[in-house]
Amino acid sequence: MPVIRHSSARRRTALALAVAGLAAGATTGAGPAAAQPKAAPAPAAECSAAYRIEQKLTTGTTWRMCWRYHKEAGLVLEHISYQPPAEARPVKVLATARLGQIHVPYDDGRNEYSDLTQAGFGQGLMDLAPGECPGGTIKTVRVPDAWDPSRENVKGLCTTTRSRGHAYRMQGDTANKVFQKQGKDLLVYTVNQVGWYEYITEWRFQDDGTITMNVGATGTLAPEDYDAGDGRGWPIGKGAKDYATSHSHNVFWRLNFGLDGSSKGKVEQYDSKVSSPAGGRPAPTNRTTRTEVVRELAGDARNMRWWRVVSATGKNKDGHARSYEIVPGPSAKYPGRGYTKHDVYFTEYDKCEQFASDNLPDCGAGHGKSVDKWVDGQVLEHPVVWVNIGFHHIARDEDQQPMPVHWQGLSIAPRDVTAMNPLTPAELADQNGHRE
Ligand SMILES: [Cu+2]
Repeated sequence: MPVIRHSSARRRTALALAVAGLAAGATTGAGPAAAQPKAAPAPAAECSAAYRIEQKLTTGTTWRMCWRYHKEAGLVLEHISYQPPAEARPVKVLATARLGQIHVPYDDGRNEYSDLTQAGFGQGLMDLAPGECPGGTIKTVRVPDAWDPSRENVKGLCTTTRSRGHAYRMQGDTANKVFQKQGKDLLVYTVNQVGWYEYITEWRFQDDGTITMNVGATGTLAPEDYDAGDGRGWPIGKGAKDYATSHSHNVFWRLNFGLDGSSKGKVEQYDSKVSSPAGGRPAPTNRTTRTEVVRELAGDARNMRWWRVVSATGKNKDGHARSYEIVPGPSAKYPGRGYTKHDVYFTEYDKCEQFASDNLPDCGAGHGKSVDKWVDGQVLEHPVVWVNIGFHHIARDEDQQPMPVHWQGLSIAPRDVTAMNPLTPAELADQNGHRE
């Protein structure tokens, strides 16, 4: 972010503070996250109560985690565990999860920003109005090394629940018996302002064990970007005027898995190949192959390709290794930089490797500054997963005003974490595997 946009961010921050003052009467009181009963096995005290998020959803699944706030990366979630109704104890999923960068290159080649490390993403944490955390709890966040001392404590972290629609539906043996469940999610989110944009960083913890992470860009288009005179923009004023310069938002997530409490994990890639009918078969065939990703990898999404991280230690009650599958959302991959050329990077854990581009810590001479440089042949024992989801933003008239949220992100979905559907009703609990 150039200096000019920095100053606009600061100006707007003061405004936001005034608005927040009006909402200051809103308490961080009883929402579902606070009100829910403290159920049986107490989680390990990995953090103090103020930094703990624990939510038992109405469908019986409990999510537990700790949160903290990083001055550049913003919200960091740690020690994330999942306990579906039939599990006696929490299953650890992630040791750490957070954003790894938001890279914003403009189509005219004149500007390129690393929003987390250069543009004050973490510093731009916004106060939330009570109405934007419906039914939930807004926690106060201390922003480390706050540039603006009056903005050190921000009512900026919402935890709440939301209905998801059908978790499943199945017609029973008789016409009047329908097994159906309406899914419920825990949502955890912050809003961070960068220049004229506001990014919603949303984490959705589903009662079926899926974690969906999205960044939503909203706020307003930067007025100084209305200058695309070289055919690289879209007119958003009246007639052939006010061409907003097109740009990309390449968002990285950094996921440090800790399945079953162990940092040791394996990565697998699956590919399927469909062939024409042959050998007297009436239909095409499909062969799926597994490739063990033994060493660090810069991976590219492809039709019928997927990856999973497999626990080296934990098994479910069927004796199958627990794993989480990576399910990227739609992505417009930006080939302009080495670190944006690939959809996913699996790197061996190195605590110095913190940001997908413009890595801030000094990791010593010759240590690359971006994630693509860290893929250098190391054996994966403790894999860190970096997922790159790009959005090419060609503005449209509807982007004024305010700009509607445009979302981008991914899910990680449990694969063999439980032996059956984690929300299986008691009547169907014996239906595991073949049945007559
Ligand atoms: Cu944009």
